[in-house]
Amino acid sequence: MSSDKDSKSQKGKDTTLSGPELQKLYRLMVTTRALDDRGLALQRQGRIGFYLQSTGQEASHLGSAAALKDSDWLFPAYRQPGILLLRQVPIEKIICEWFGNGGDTSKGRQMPVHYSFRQANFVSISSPIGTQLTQAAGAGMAARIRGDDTVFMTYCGDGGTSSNDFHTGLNFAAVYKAPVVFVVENNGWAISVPSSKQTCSTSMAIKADAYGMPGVQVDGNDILAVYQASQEAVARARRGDGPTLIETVTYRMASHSSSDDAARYRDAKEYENWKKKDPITRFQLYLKGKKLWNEAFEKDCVEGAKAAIQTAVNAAEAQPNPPVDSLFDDVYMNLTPQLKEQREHLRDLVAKGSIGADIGAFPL
Ligand SMILES: Cc1ncc(C[n+]2csc(CCOP(=O)(O)OP(=O)(O)O)c2C)c(N)n1
Ligand SMILES: [Mg+2]
Repeated sequence: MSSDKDSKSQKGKDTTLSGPELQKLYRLMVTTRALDDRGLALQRQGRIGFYLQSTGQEASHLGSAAALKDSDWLFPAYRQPGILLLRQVPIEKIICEWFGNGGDTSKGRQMPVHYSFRQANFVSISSPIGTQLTQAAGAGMAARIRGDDTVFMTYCGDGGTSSNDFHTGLNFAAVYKAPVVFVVENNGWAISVPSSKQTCSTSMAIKADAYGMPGVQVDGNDILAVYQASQEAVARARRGDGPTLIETVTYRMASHSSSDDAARYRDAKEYENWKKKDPITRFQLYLKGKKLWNEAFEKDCVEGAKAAIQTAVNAAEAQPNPPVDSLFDDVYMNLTPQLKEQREHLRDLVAKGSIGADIGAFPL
């Protein structure tokens, strides 16, 4: 892959993906969107405490992660939920995380949408911007030392490129030829800061030059363009030639999170223009042209997603909160004597009824 110094967008061409594989990607995009709609609705209904949408960025994260093998690892930011579906994490497990209940992998200790799924090689999402970039670089360096051919894909936003960890992660990965693919999802905004105020560089992709790695800018709403660029970067990493930076140019169609109102700082016309480039509609048109999409297929995707999500919401919401003494789990392999004493004291309080047996719901 050549460094794209002129920041011209690479356009997607036909890929080696079969018809059923293309349809699977489409179904994943539709399911991701439906999950997002449901997440925000549950937050607005007061049933979960927080939600953060990825609407408009489905092509960017699904197209890139689809280029990996299941044995490869992901160090995500917080706007790539479709990858969990791609890696077959049960929807109920995803939704249990929103509730922070007993079925949640993190036992209610993380904010909603900060997933962690070891079985999917999906590393815990951190709230501090950019930390995953250095983690991925380190994991990549370790794999190279071990001599295995695992690839590590990590994500950040346009705002993430201004973090200290962006510099450290890219520099270490390049110097040590770590098998890492850095995906910068440039969605135009970092909360209320536009990309134009984030950097004086002519693109995010061009920053790769300074680190001595290839940088490519792709149309992030074109799933096939993202897939192709990612395939090349993954192949390069796997054969030991080091990291690549991919900038996916996309748009955050929703507000930053359920705690934000983009209408207060963003021109509605900008949204309307990007809505016309909705990645799902674009892929739908492509599939239609290939006779891989029709109304019946659409209905099956949409209705199937809604039904699976409804079943998962019902099952997740019925789960109890984590038991209160789970607070002592997972930090030490063997509890210290002091912590054992504290746990016994807590159990006594529960037995006397002076404290509830569970942790309680995530604060709204
Ligand atoms: C180190 C750090 N600084 C600031 C924040 C507050 N913060 C949370 S999200 C965000 C914006 C990030 O924007 P971007 O990287 O473009 O990602 P996007 O939300 O657009 O996906 C900021 C500043 C944080 N979480 N961590
Ligand atoms: Mg952004």
